[in-house]
Amino acid sequence: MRAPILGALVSAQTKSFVIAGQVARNQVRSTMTRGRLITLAGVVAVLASLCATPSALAITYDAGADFSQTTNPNGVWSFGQYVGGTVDPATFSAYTVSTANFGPSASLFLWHGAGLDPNVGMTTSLTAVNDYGIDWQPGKIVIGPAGGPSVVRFTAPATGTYNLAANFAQVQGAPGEGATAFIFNNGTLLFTRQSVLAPGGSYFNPNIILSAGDQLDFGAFATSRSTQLSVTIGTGVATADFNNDGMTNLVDYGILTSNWLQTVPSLTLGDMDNNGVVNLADFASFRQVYHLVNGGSGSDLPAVVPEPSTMMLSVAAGILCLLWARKRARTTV
Ligand SMILES: [Ca+2]
Ligand SMILES: [Ca+2]
Repeated sequence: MRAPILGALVSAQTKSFVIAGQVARNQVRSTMTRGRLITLAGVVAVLASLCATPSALAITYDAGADFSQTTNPNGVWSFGQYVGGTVDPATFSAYTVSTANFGPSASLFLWHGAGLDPNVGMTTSLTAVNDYGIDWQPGKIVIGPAGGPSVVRFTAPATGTYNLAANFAQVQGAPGEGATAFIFNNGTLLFTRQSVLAPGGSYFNPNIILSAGDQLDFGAFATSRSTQLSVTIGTGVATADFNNDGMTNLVDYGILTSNWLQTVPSLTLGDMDNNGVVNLADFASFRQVYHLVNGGSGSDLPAVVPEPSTMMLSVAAGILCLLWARKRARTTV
């Protein structure tokens, strides 16, 4: 009989909050027994553990945040190249050499092979720098594909369901000069696109099954122009919980629409595909996740996101209707 138990828990939790307030105000009343305190504390602890369990199990691997200047591979991430100049995941070889404090800014850290190119690197500066005509953003990996495909590889630590959000953006050269980005899953091509200037090209998959040891490769080739890579891989099915309340619902949808076409921190406030902009691709991804998490067809979600101008017209129309109704009411009394 779950309902009475839950009711009792809620009731007990309410009592505990009331008692906690009394403790703060009155410094523990003598009428309160130790046994009652322990019982209520236990109930609160059980409720807290029930709420914390799902998020505690989820792990998110972030290639930028996990980027290491000391080890390669570093956990699930490896930085390397396809040897021989062709796009062949079977030829992957991890970089063995690193160079620190490099470039005019003396802030670049590069993993590379015998030569400086190709490479995978990042600035250690806390602010953006522009070295060699490349836009180096703090915390963002830059793939240098001169001389052959350069790759960031994820090796699945365990068999299970994962979610994936990756974004490639050209950060060097004129529009159209960018390298061709790719994603392979165990040698099978998942995504390819010639990088465009930021916000670039994205790949989002809320529900991908991987076996332990499976390899996802994120790389770029074809030109020497550098490409920024943002990629996170989480365990479990993706969520779209922008307000961190443990649910993916219409409140989160409201957050997405309120940030429509805005620049936001990656993977927050409606950004689903790691490019830091909230747009139609995020709306499509949100619908996908909403269905996965809540089931059904998602018929309670609008089919399309209203354009900001449409929303403003709707608000204006509403105000006019209200004013007209008030005027009509006054004239008919
Ligand atoms: Ca939420
Ligand atoms: Ca986005």
